[in-house]
Amino acid sequence: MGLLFAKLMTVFGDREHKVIIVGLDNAGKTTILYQFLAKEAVHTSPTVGSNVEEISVRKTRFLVWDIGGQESLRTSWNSYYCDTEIVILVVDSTDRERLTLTREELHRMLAHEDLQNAAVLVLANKQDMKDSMTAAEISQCLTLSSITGHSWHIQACCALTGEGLPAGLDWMRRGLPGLLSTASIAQKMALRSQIHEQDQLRQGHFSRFQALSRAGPLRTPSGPQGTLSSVAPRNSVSLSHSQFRSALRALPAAP
Ligand SMILES: Nc1nc2c(ncn2[C@@H]2O[C@H](COP(=O)(O)OP(=O)(O)OP(=O)(O)O)[C@@H](O)[C@H]2O)c(=O)[nH]1
Ligand SMILES: [Mg+2]
Repeated sequence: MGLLFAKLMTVFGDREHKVIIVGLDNAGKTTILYQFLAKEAVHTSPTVGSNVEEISVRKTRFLVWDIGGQESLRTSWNSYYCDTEIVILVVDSTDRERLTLTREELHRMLAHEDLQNAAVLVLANKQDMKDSMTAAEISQCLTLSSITGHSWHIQACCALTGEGLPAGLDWMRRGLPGLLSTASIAQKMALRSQIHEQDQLRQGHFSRFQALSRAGPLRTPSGPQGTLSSVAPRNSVSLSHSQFRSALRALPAAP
């Protein structure tokens, strides 16, 4: 039971949540990462590769990857997708010409199988600039309302001052139980009943093992001395995190 509990904690307990920050070059991704971390604007240069930092929001820990947005780097974004729970898409709200390109990148990304359970936070950055588009305009251009298989939210912000970023982080934090519940309430219940069933089977097998042990050495039909695992139930549940995520992926998209 202790082992099962430990495995359950791996699935549902306190762990880091993987987040990736993507968006075209110059959108403000690295500035945002360090505002999240240090609450101040840092001097940045174009990111080649990625930066990664751990950010805690009221005891929720996020492992945040900021990925370079230059054209030559965008083809490698998908190498960061595995196990991502939240995608932060940063948009330069003054960059009208490239908003169509951002939309294409967003929808291509969401079609990737590794992101099927990821939630999307769009940060409409550079709101301090006079000619910036509003979050509503950006939402429309990105056709966010057409995204049905992912939980999403758009937040206006300014990475230089940090304005709007706490609200974005708060949405991420509050969205996490939702990520599990929208996609997997049924899965959790099935898991619990399987665990209960497994416990019962184990208890039954253990009693049988004790009875057999009292009767003499335990033997399998082929002869060698048996072990408790030789009579282990066939329908045992594996609760490794990656298998659980795969099971979630196999579920139909949340309504
Ligand atoms: N006015 C204004 N400038 C910003 C804001 N956020 C970032 N910048 C500036 O935009 C420029 C690019 O910011 P970065 O954070 O390096 O952009 P990036 O998205 O990481 O770019 P890549 O690493 O090339 O993909 C820098 O000069 C920032 O100071 C903002 O909210 N307002
Ligand atoms: Mg950068």
